[in-house]
Amino acid sequence: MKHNLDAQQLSFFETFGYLGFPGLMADRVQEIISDFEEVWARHGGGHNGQAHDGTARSCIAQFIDLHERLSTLLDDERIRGIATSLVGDDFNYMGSDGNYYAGDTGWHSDGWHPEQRHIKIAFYLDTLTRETGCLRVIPGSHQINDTFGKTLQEHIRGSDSAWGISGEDVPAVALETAPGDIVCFNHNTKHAAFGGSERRRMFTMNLCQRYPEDRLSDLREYIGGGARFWVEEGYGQAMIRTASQKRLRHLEQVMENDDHLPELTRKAKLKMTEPSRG
Ligand SMILES: O=C(O)CCC(=O)C(=O)O
Repeated sequence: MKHNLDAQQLSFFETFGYLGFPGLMADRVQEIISDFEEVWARHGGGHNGQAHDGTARSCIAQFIDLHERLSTLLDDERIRGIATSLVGDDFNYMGSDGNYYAGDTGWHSDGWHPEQRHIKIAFYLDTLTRETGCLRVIPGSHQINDTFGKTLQEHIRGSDSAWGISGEDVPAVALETAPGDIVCFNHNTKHAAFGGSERRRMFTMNLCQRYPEDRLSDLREYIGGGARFWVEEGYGQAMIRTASQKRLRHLEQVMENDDHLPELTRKAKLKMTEPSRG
């Protein structure tokens, strides 16, 4: 049975731009961790086939798409409940990345979308506290037409000069997590992490509202951004190969609009020595 969000959760997300779900995936977390490590092992253990040495973030794009059982997270009624509640019954799955983070992540938004709502669901696979690299979010920072949101957008990367504080001291909520918890936030929401180890394990699922026909050019631009990861298609093969009709509904709009990726990726490879780390 699908786990729809209740009215208070929806209102909280609208108002503050994030939600935490303690223990939501606890019954699957051991298999998730094992599958996560399996994908890394199959890809050389770190970024671009090199072992992760802890000096920089390692990232694999289309992460859950590369593994049949991880791909089923998109069919999991708990994930579907969050997705359909926040981005509609016909939501688009917008890809996944798997990471070994190393150290801090500075403040940023994942997008600055005025119309379509884009969300991220993040799975942190280690116990993380405020001091050891849990996700921090600034409540309300997703409100891009609001003075508060605009001010943060302008100054968040320069907190020292704007407010005389380091990024670490910017007032924020620390979403401390244990494996099996998930956190979800609007792509516009400002987020960061401080004090993490050199091998902080995390992967994401990105989702958005289906794009209307007259704004498909925006969707195509977003999909084209995947070229920095040197991918040739919107999704990885296991995700597509094992898709039921139900799952396909959430893949079809991207699959119909990813024909420009091979050419963009060809160009990216000419410019970049390795796929992007994030
Ligand atoms: O956990 C982190 O270091 C940051 C995660 C993040 O920025 C993201 O997934 O967009």
